[in-house]
Amino acid sequence: MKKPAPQVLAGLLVAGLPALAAAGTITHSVPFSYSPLVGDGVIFPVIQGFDTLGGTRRLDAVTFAFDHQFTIEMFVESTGPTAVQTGDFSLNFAYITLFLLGTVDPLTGARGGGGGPPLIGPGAFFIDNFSADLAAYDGIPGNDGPDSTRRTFADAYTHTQTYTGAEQDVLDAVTDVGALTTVYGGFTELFFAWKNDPNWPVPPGGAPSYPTDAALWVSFSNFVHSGTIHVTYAYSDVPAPTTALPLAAAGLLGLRRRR
Ligand SMILES: [Ca+2]
Repeated sequence: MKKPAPQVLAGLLVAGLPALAAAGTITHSVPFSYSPLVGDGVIFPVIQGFDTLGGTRRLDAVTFAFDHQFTIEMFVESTGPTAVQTGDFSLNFAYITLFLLGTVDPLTGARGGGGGPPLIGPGAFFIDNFSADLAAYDGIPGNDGPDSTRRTFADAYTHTQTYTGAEQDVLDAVTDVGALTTVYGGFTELFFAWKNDPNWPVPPGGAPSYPTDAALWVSFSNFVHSGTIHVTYAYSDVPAPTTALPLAAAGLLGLRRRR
């Protein structure tokens, strides 16, 4: 019959090495695609939360890598009585994305900071300082005429952010939650400025009406934001209490001996 002593010793050795606690990483990848201009302009990606396996491992950091692809079509039309040149006006567009690590409580509307899930900003899309030559209004609204221009803009890049214990609320939001439904969307900003104002007549009410009043008009279509969210958990194993393993091993061996 085998002697139990060597196995008990092995148990003691393992339990006596907490400084060599194992560490590892887990990555989940979730593709997404939506149009910010359709419906509410948000989607609900489901990511896998970090599982502590009953408290035997601890989340040290979470990294969100967003592979972004943006494409948008912009249509600019003049209903002004005179032509404008490139550089006479400047148009800036921004779409700033926001990623909410959970769903907003429908009753309280609680958001990050108010006890709701944390909110992070993983990337944006910009059209910078756009301008164009536009002829005087051709009398036809919405056509591809000399008074308008249609341009497609696109961008693709990866944005990476790592959160550690300094942002414990982010770690907590993804720990032991199973499949976590998130909210991803954003908001748009549009800035327009005349650099060389043609001084078109201002309508009596102030705000121009399309297409009867003189103005520049901007519209967007086919706006698609797609890509992949890579969530990487970096964790370390939590050392077991130093006495639990040898006692358990000894107890098991003791039972076997009695049989
Ligand atoms: Ca036109």
